[in-house]
Amino acid sequence: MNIKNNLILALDVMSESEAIKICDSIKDNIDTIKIGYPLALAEGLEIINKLKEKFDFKVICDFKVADIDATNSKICDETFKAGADAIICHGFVGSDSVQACLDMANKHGKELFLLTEMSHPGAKMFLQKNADAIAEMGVEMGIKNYVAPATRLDRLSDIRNIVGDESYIISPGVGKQGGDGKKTLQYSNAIIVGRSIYEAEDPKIACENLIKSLD
Ligand code: NUP
Repeated sequence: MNIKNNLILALDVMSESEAIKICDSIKDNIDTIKIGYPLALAEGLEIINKLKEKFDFKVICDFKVADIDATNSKICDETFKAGADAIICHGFVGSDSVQACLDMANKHGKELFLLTEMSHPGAKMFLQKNADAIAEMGVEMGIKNYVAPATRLDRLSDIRNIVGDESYIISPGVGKQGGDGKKTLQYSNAIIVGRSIYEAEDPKIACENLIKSLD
């Protein structure tokens, strides 16, 4: 993926009107948005194409797909049919489940991102212990895109070492969760930022200041 300013907006707002307002203010600086359950559940999957048509964004659907293979296939199929350019899946469910997502992404000519370790404190309880193995599984499966945390640079660096420089890593956790954008980009290809942009008094200025800080 080629992501403008190496910055993805996590658009976790709860209505179409709010989404449009934020997108309108950041559209000159951002060309890729991440839509997760909050907005998709509030407005339906149609929100993907509505925003794509209005702003010409690339859309990554953060549905953290984590079911058995047959169900994962259906979830991914619907999401790509609704216009998503990429989908994020969990790795802890194992290679058969992830393979189903990869097959569906390939069928649609779209991208799959494999989530390795998450950015929040709770990720240390269970996920961190297996995150290296999840990344290794991804490499064995030929997966090119990964999600890894901006909040733990040592772990992000470990995951980069496993997936190699040719892989594409996107990282959430910059801003509100404490991660630093510039430092994160030493290891990641792009950062994912939500609240510190869409909750800012002026999202456009917040976005511009963030981009300046990445230089
Ligand atoms: O490990 C993860 N951490 C994380 O925050 C994986 C994610 N997909 N996210 C998502 O990134 C989270 O659901 C939210 O949409 C975004 C971070 O938003 P914010 O903390 O910048 O507001």
